[in-house]
Amino acid sequence: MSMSPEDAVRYETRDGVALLTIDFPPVNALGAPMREGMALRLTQAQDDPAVKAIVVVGANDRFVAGADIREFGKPKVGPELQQIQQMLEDSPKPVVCAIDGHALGGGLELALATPFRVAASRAKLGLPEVHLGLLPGAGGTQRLTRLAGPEVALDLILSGRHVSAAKALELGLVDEVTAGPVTDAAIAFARGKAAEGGAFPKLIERTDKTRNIDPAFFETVRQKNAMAWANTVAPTKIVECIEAACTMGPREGLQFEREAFQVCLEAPSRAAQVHLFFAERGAAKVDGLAPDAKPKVIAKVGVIGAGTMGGGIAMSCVNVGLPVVLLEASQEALDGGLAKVRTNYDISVQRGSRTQAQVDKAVGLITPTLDYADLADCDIVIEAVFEDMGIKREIFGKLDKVAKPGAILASNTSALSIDEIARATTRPGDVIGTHFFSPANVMKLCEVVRGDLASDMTIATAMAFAKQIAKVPVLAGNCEGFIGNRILRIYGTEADILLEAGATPSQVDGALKNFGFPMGLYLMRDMSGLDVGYRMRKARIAAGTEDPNSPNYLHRLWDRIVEAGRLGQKSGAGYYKYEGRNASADPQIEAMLTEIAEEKGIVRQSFTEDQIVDRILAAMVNEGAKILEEGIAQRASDIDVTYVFGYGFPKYRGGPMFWAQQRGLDKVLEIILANHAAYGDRWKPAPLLERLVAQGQGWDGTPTA
Ligand code: 3H9
Repeated sequence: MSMSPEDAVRYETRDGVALLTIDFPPVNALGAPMREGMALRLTQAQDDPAVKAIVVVGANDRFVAGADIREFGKPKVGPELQQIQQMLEDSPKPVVCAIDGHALGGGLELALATPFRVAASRAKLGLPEVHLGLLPGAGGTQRLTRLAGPEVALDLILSGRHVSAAKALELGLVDEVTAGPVTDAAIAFARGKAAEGGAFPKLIERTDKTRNIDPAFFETVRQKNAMAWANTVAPTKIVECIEAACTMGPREGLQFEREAFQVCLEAPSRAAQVHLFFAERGAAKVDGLAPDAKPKVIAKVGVIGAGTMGGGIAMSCVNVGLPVVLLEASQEALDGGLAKVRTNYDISVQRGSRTQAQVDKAVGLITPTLDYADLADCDIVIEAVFEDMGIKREIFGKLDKVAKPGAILASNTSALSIDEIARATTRPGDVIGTHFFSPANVMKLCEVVRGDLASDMTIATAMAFAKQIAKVPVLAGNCEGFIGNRILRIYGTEADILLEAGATPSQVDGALKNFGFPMGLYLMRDMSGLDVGYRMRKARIAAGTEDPNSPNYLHRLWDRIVEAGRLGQKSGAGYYKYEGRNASADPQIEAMLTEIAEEKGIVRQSFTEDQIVDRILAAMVNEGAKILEEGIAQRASDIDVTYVFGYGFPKYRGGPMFWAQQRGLDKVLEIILANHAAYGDRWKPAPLLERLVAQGQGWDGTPTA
């Protein structure tokens, strides 16, 4: 149901001050009713002779979260934001924005068009449009540059980060910060300005911070980032707009920004990033849970295993103030794990991303122990030891004896059956998978793996807990590899087949890098080390579960690389040869590939980058469609979130399933069918994909035409 403009912006007067309260749930975005309401109420305030000043405030302790993202790509309705800004800027009565909660994007731009701003000390301000593939399109690039200079504008707009009220005051974004009720402070401020009278400041007319800027400054920024920005539009346009603020007059600058905004709006990267914005929020929701399955409160966490994963998980918890009991099997392992945690924090202090005081507080929240009894009062315990079902079952058996009733028992397994682990306890309904990604203190994804036995309450709590520790949760069903690693296996297989068929590691990696992955597959393997996978394979061969002489055995190259003593970056050679960290292609690898092709009777051919990317991505999408149909993922967009936040899939492509839909599901099916004809069963098209193409529908069943 749409809201009336009168309700979207309420009006009252307090002793000569008009109070305009924006009340447009959930986040006071600048939707059409809100813009109409602002126009209406501003006129009302100007027309009222008893009103001497105007204060604009957001309801529910939040200012304005920016443009209504749901309106992008739809026909425009109601007044434009720029018209409201003009009314604010030209107001003969002083206008003050009272900022609490967030003033983001168009919300901050609205505030920058008013002459004065007062912020609550807990408020956050920012121009995060870049995360949506956009730039601030309502004067943000122009007014912020004129207010704070091009360096600050570039920093804030390109990073999209939020700044605190204190920082905003230092930069001049706000005129006053208050620890008390912001509306009262803003009213008092407005009264003072009304009493002073005179002309009120217009940021758009300032030139003191934009005069005499060397054009080389902007050129350097562009050159430094040329590679990283190659596939996106917004960052380059942001630099152009900030430069325009330094070289053009107010009207021209605003027009320049408007046109640049339109270019971004129409770019595929914008659609992809807006898709991800909603996909991330959608992924946190679980369909079909019992209505009374409310998340339990998590106030204390246990982590079993102080290795790389366990240490990273513990850091994620203490970073948000949650105390952690960290358990290891030996004092030596415990000391080593804690030392690694401290080293990680030292690096963040050196980089300036944390203060020593913050780090001391975080480390102080970790209680190391060797005794399971110390886990007794934890609300959730996460096991993060190596992948061995026997050991995990033993740990869960012990946990069952000490954990308090109702505690969530979670496993960080990336491969093993969560139901089998759950059966080692007398309370399988409380057991769940929480699959973190390495380094766990950095990577945002947490696959919450729901076994058949997990209760709704356990699922709801694990999802909420992941959000609590600032992760992006995605619910996955219990199958080999869950969502992410199941697709990764297909992706790796297809890349290995391409190598045998004629490509080289640097060609495959180059194609993936140019597509936007931060790192190619083979560089990644080299970085992780090749010996562990090799040893696991040899064990499978010894056990008779893998046959190295089968035509389907794709690891001859990997095996030969390891057998030649090349263990990856750490030994100076793997798929590449290394000088320090610098990798270069190695003719020895090509020779090995030629040899393997001869043994297998394969005639090597050449591939273009597009062929490589199409083949790898189509295989991923086909597997994604199977995962979706089996109910392992709740929605196609959950697979996108998994790949972007856990596997480095470029954000501006929206994830593999979104990429497929942008490309056309019919086109992707054509690639799959051609490969099916050429290579047989592993390319069998997912029935869901065939059905959607036949019915002309997208992943969510809506018509694609
Ligand atoms: C812009 O401003 C362009 C201008 O420069 C140019 C104009 C001409 N619109 O995140 P949450 C929904 S671009 C519509 O879970 P939190 C969200 O989908 C915009 N809906 O809450 C969710 O819906 P649901 C620049 C929005 O408290 C619900 O609100 N601004 C918008 O954790 C709650 O969201 C931004 O990029 C929106 N703008 O965090 C800010 N924002 O319940 C984007 C949220 O159905 N927003 N929703 O799932 C945020 O960063 C966070 O939402 C915020 C609150 C920090 C505000």
